[in-house]
Amino acid sequence: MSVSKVTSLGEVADAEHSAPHAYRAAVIGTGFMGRVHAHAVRAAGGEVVGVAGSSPDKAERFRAAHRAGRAHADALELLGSDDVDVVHVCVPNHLHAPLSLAALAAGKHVVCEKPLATDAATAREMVDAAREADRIAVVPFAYRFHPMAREARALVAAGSLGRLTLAHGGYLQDWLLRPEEDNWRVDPALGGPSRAFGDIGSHWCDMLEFVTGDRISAVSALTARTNDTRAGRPVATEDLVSLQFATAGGMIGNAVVSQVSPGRKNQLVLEVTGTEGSLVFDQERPETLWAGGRGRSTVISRDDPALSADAARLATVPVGHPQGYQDCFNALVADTGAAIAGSAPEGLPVFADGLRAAVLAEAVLTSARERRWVEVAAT
Ligand code: SOE
Repeated sequence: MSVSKVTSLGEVADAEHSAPHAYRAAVIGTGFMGRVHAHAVRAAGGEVVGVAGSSPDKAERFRAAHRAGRAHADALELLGSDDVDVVHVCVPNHLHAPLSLAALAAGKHVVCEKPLATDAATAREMVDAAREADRIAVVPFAYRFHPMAREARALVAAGSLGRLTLAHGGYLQDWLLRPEEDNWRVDPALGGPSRAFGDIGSHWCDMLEFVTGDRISAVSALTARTNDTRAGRPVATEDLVSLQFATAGGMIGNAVVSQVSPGRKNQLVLEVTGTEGSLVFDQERPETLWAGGRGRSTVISRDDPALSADAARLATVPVGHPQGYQDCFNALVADTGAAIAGSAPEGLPVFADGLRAAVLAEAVLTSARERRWVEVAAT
């Protein structure tokens, strides 16, 4: 008996007789994110038609190691190929706009790594180009795809926390702790003028606004760096951010962002407080969600029978088999495929969310530079 099913790419296929039509992806970039995207494309039932990198040799090594169809020395040649539907841009930040705009001009859908662009004006241009090309254009704020991040959002939307009053938390790492540790993100010409906030503070703010449905309306920020040089070169971008904010919906809050906190690896933590309840989402412990109440507090697991439908759909393996980072990307690509196939999956992060992050990054840098509160448009 054939069993039809809606595949992860939004195509209906007969489970016994045919695979879904391919999600034919080009991956541009052969580093860690290129590997994550390539795996997510295949996990979602698609194929990596080709790969391009910073050198022909890197592209060929990636092709061989990650089962890509072919290696291209020229990214523009690959993204313009007739057998490519979606271009995954996984290169340093300064190349996001030219490659995404070229892909959109070639009629391709785009998944472009965050930050979408190194400034808000360019991000806005990318949003406009995607709309004019009528293409699906996604930016991987992938932590939205942890099931318990969705459950947090559903609890807020259901009014379980009451009126939201406070949000706080932060995003802490230590991979740039030492002065000799350097990376293209440190160079504003490649990474953009904001590093710690642009790179990971953007994730925290996206999670805040995604979970609460609220919008930051004003920021007061301080930035700092622990090393004035890295690998012998002067550093112009921040290691640390301390951020206060107010929201359009009446919350106040703060967040700290660091890439130099010893022992903190990838700790994104959001706590939301309301008049009836609280919640804590910890990205390093994503299998559960703490739900606080005056009389009783609980830890919700992703196999809870009362879990929201949007959270449950992302729980793909039984509890006790932890889901993680790659699962988030797999779900993001699956939902991108569903969007391309014409359905509108809940919570897909699109270029407008990338523009939002760029607007917030500029407000944070302005506030820190001028030592004042900066109003932020709702975008
Ligand atoms: C480095 O800070 C990094 O890889 C970020 O670029 C990612 O967006 C984040 O998810 C993990 O850390």
